[in-house]
Amino acid sequence: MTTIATIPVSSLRRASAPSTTPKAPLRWQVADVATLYELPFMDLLFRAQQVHREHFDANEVQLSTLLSIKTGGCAEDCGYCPQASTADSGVEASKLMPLAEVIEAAQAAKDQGATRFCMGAAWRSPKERDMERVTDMVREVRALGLETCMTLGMLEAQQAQALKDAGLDYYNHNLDSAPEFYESIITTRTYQDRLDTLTNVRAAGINVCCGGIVGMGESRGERAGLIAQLANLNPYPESVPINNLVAVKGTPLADTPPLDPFEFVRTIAIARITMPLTMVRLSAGREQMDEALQALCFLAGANSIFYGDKLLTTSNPQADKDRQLFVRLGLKVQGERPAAHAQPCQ
Ligand code: SAM
Ligand code: DTB
Ligand code: SF4
Repeated sequence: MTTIATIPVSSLRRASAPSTTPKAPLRWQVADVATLYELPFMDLLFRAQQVHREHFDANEVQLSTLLSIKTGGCAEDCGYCPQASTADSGVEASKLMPLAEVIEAAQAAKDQGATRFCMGAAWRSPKERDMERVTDMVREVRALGLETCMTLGMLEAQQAQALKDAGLDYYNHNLDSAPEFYESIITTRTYQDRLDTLTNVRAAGINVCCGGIVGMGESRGERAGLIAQLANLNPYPESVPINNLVAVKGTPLADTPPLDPFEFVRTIAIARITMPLTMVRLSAGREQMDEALQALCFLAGANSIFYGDKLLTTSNPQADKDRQLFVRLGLKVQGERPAAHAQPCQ
């Protein structure tokens, strides 16, 4: 089995503790990522645009639509998540969705222009009895001509293989934060558990979708620690979702002060610079952003979004509002012929 090389957790202590030198050479030291955060904003964005344009059409965006196939009642204690059974968020627990409903939702997503369909379950990990249904979902969604993505929690090697055999294109499993911040947010599974799942997904030959959340009260150094972990995965993920915390009432993080929006843009830019070929996805929190801020995120190198009125349990911008934004910015949607030119100012 391939081992994913990351910064040893022991070398990533808070600033007050002495740091040790990592044994293996790493592509990105935390200190180097932290230096990027210190750049003047305009210089950072210029650099991110240069990297972005070397590898992508800077005027193109990829659309993924999310569906919660099993909502709420989750036994994990992730402090940000409205689906944790410990949260008093009002999210009602549901059973695993019937196959026919998933196919219907996937067809609707395709009709709206999505090219990837991501199915998420509020599980610690899938049970054996669920594997047949979820692999059927992969087969059927793929048969519609959509790329498939799933996020079901931790996976054993044979579960990853079963998903691969069904044709799964991407598996989403986030590191969420820097290792040293992680334990203040989640106690029911470890950072190493997450790395092990990523190793299993990679070994099965599934594309890795792995990112994190910012705005949870972490320091800038800890944001640099998250990006360094992602960028040092070997190879780094094909897709990196950057979520801005959606502070949901009833979760432990409900009262977290919002992150400076420019710090969010910086994080996108640094993800682009450190992982030049990845799809950087502007993920949760877009509904709370105005359009100028979203445009800055695209300028910083984001080239994918979640598209559709809902994420898993929280809302996302309406699809027609996104379409208007694409037209205003002259953004093409991946897989579609350009529909319109940028609109003149009114
Ligand atoms: N249960 C599975 C797991 O945790 O791996 C899959 C679903 S889980 C909801 C997927 C990801 O959504 C989390 O890892 C986290 O990064 C993100 N997420 C959940 N709640 C969020 C929130 N309130 N704000 C931003 N991102 C959130
Ligand atoms: C990811 O990184 N963000 C998405 C997807 N992967 C599964 C989920 C965001 C969830 C936001 C909170 C909610 O809607 O429940
Ligand atoms: Fe459960 Fe996933 Fe939410 Fe954690 S993030 S509580 S594992 S649904």
